[in-house]
Amino acid sequence: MKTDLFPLLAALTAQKFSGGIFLMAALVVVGLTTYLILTSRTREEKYAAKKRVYGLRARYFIGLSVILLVALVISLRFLPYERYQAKPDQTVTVVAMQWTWKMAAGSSDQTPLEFTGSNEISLPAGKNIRFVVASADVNHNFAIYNSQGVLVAQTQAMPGYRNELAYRFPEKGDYMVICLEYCGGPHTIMTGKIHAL
Ligand SMILES: [Cu+2]
Repeated sequence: MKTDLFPLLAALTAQKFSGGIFLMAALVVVGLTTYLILTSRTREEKYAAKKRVYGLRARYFIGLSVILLVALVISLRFLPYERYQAKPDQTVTVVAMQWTWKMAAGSSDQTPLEFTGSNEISLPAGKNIRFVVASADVNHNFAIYNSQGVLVAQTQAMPGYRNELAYRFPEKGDYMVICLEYCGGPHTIMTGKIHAL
């Protein structure tokens, strides 16, 4: 993402940003409706206010649709598909198992159980990394968090499947791998580390 273009947007997580927009839109609706009803006293006025609310609602709907359409077009370029289609600079095999991670550079023909790897790995920053994620036992979830504790990428780790996850570490630093699928008692100790160099 071009963070220099939208410094304020970059500082917010997507969840906080969409939550803020939802809150503002909801306040506009509640405020307008309350204003119209409070300023009408007689039955006729209330009826007229109701009609005006319906009229405003239609305009609000059209306005919101236009805003969402523009936002959709602008935000399309931030979607990860283009990055996913780009040829990966490096492939990393990831196997989840109760209750640790096995990670190693390169693709592997071994079964998830045979595969050997470490729960700590160093990867280049600014390169297209393709994680190939599998599980040696039950369902897990391979989730990568940055040093600020923000979830930056995740995919399910399932027995019998190889899920691919494309990610480019935007900056150097330590990233945390956490399992996001409850997989038994010591699930919370199932962590790993990625050093982006
Ligand atoms: Cu797990």
